[in-house]
Amino acid sequence: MNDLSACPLDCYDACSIVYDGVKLRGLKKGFTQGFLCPHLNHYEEFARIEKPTYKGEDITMDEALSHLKNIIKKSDNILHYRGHGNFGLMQEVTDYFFASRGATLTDGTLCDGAGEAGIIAGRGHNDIMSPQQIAKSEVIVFWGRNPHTTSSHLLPLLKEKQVIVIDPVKTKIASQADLHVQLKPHGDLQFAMLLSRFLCIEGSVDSEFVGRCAAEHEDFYELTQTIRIKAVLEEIGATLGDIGRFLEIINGKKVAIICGIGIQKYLDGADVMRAIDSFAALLGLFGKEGCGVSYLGASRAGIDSPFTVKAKKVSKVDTKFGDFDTVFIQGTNPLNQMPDTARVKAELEKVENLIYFGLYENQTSKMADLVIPAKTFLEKNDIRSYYGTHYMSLMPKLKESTIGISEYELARILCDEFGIELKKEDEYIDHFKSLSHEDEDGLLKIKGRSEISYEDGFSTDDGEFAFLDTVDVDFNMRDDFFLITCKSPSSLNSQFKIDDKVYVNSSLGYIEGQMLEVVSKTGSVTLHVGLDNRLRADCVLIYSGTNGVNNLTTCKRSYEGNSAVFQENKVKLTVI
Ligand SMILES: Nc1nc2c(c(=O)[nH]1)N[C@H]1C(S)=C(S)[C@@H](COP(=O)(O)OP(=O)(O)OC[C@H]3O[C@@H](n4cnc5c(=O)[nH]c(N)nc54)[C@H](O)[C@@H]3O)O[C@H]1N2
Ligand SMILES: Nc1nc2c(c(=O)[nH]1)N[C@H]1C(S)=C(S)[C@@H](COP(=O)(O)OP(=O)(O)OC[C@H]3O[C@@H](n4cnc5c(=O)[nH]c(N)nc54)[C@H](O)[C@@H]3O)O[C@H]1N2
Ligand code: SF4
Ligand SMILES: [Mo]
Repeated sequence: MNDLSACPLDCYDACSIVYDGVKLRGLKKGFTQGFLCPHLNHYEEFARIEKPTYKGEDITMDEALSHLKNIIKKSDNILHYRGHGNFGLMQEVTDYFFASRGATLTDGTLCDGAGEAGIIAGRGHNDIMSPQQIAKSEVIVFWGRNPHTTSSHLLPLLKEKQVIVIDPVKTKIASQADLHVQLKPHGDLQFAMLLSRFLCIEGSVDSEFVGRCAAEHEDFYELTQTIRIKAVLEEIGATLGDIGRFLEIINGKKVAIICGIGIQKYLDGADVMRAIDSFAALLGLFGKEGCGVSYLGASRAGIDSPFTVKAKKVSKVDTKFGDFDTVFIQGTNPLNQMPDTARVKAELEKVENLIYFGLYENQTSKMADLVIPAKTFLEKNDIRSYYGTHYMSLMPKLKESTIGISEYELARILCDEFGIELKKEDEYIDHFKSLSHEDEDGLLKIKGRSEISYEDGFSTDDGEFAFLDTVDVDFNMRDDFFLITCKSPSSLNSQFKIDDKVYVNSSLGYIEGQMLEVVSKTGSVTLHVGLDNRLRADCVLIYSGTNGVNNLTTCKRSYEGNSAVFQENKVKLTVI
């Protein structure tokens, strides 16, 4: 028997999966194109938490649930902190229980919020560009996005297209590109301003488009003139040649600019995104076939949740866990993935009842008083949407297991105990499914999303594109090293195979395997050196998930978007 499901992970690609009871395979038709990435190819090989524990002792699931009920009964101050370890919409059923019980939930994001805030400021709402549209473009610009690692299903679409990459790392796509601008990290805002300035000088602005819906373009051109060309190019590590070649490649072409989160891991990340968007508006890339600026973050567009209950919220970025007597952590590993680990640890230590509900043992589960294993996506019913496509996928239960409990079942037991009404699981899944319709391949396309992004215009107050109107660049581009902390090919953040090195360019003279202490304003971490000449000499790279990487990062929130800013702190290196 071959059953259909979908990858549950936090990923752009939305893979449809065929499961024969033994192996997971990618669906041949549609965007999955018959292949999965290493996480799913080896999914069932990774050790998971099999038994609940209380204060380090194995207990039964019934005992775990009665501990949980007792804790909730006695607590008057509960925080429900949920991440996206599993992207299924049914994961949110616990929000419903906790909010109904008066608990606090979270807002903000550890991921993409700064960039999204920039998009909303310029365009009013965030519309993703579908892979079908990306396929129709002639030039693709990967701007702070690493497709071989994080969106490999886009790669087959690149055939016969020209590719430009803006990335401080010579990623695989950069080494194959027609142009790679190996910019300094955080140089993007100024680079986009200079591209815009030269585009105006060249007379290549799309005058029909700006005349119709981007009236402030002349003010923006004036703003770009405040950027000193020579000094800024030197400061950001680019050349006039890069600008010329970039504009030459895109001239008169259908261009898709595909942005990742790499550009916005800074306090002013929203402005960086908005500068790139402003350049795209001058080019008239919105509302046209095969053109656009794609980002993430819009996975919920057109999907209303039956689980939403009004609740107090605290930010996910700098959460004061110590303000709560009970913290219920689900689908996330804050002790590894939140910024400023020492602060997170000190806060979690103050919590009387720390509960972890997840699949894998990790830094957070080890610290928890009560650990409740979850079921994998193969063992429960769910449905999901994505931030890279306009589709939804059903994830039906395909396998029995005695391990763990599903989110719905946990919420059902808690709702029963505390007299909160909950509908049947199927009713919720049917609700989500009803927000889509089947396309010609039988895939579930979300209703109401435009095929060509912004074909119905922008949703800003006046319907015009709102250009970036001030530039306040206040970042030290010279001293110390830039910290790049991006995604590893072998892990999904802190799940699966975790990296353990600090990568540097060999020209710095360090030796492979030697121990280096990496120090920032916030903290330090000691790791083995890995030599990596894909890096600029002024950058060090430590992958997301690496133990201790977030000792280095600040818990400040981005100016706009309530988002973490993992690359705001610069670092120093010392041999130990
Ligand atoms: N294998 C794998 N896939 C994943 C994940 C994973 O952990 N592993 N995580 C998933 C998640 S949660 C997300 S949000 C997505 C994110 O996926 P991406 O958007 O691809 O994000 P990153 O890998 O963080 O960064 C992308 C690129 O930005 C570059 N970069 C860093 N700083 C800058 C900068 O200042 N300017 C520019 N121009 N580039 C910069 C990095 O060198 C990197 O090549 O991936 C998802 N997919
Ligand atoms: N230094 C640095 N830090 C980062 C980033 C970075 O690039 N660099 N990236 C940031 C980004 S973009 C993101 S999105 C966050 C991600 O950070 P997290 O949300 O913490 O992501 P993961 O590390 O993947 O942890 C997911 C957890 O979900 C649990 N899980 C998986 N499936 C299920 C399930 O079905 N049910 C339940 N209950 N649990 C499940 C697993 O046990 C796993 O521990 O990290 C952020 N932190
Ligand atoms: S590429 Fe993304 S969606 Fe596809 S199997 Fe891997 S993690 Fe899942
Ligand atoms: Mo993310």
